[in-house]
Amino acid sequence: MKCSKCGGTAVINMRQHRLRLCGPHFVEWFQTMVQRTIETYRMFGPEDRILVAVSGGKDSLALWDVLLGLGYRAEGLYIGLGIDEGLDYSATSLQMCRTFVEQHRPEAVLHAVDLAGEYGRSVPELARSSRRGRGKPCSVCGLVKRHIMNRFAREGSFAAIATGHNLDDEAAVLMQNTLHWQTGYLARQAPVLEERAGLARKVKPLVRLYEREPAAYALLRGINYIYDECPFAKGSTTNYYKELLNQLEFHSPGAKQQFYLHFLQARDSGAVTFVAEGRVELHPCLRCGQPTTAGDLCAFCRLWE
Ligand code: Q46
Ligand code: ZN
Ligand code: ZN
Repeated sequence: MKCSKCGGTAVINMRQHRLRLCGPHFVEWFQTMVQRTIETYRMFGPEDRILVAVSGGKDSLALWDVLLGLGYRAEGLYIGLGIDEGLDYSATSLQMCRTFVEQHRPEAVLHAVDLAGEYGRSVPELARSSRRGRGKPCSVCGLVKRHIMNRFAREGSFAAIATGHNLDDEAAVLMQNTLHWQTGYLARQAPVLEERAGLARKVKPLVRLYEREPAAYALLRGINYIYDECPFAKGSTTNYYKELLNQLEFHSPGAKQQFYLHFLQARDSGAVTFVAEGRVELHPCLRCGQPTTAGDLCAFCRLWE
């Protein structure tokens, strides 16, 4: 298999782009793809301070590395969720972030927030103690991460929060939303979520890359990341939809990409319209001041009741 650019030995074959690349050309291509995505969706500019949500996984570390390499002012935020489950999951993932900084980007700033240390309970403990979490740590976990990221981004005056969501993540969510005709979600799902009423701007610069590409990038750049998935991710609906989409992709290269990117084009050009349910007003939570649609306290503050 030969590199489409230099004729050297290719290390990756991206059938959806009809492109085979050697290591150096793939790294270059990956960086260009991220830069183009940032520009196409007007995510942020060269002077903006960006908060990258890092988990120790391939996507977020690849994203952070690329942004720093492209010269962006990107700081990392790691949230210690206290997930152990016999695997030392959270401790290992924090270590991966620290090792990344030491070995690859010693000038980079890594912020770490420890949920149990700062707020008193870990995600598994919260899932056991709160009604919301009953048996489903992911629901509590998502809420906690959104709250802390938002707080940190607002307090630190960051221009945006960047997350490592890739095309496979977004296509799986899109499939789920489409199969359930969740028009409200279909109206909102986007590579950029604009800032509004106390909610920081959110961007997803890896949204045009297949899941295997950040993994290949990390490997080629010698970035170590946590290979294990979070123990609570096993059997998740998202993983099920990802498998379905990969079967489709196997028989029809480019299917995942078309499904997601054509959806964005069709919606954003007005060819199809999804009407979001009446826009719910946001008001500040009485305890933490973050925006909420609920009563006096936001869902995060109610977790600790
Ligand atoms: S970290 Fe948290 Fe995920 Fe683990 S508990 Fe679920 S949501 S699976 S991205
Ligand atoms: Zn090459
Ligand atoms: Zn609150």
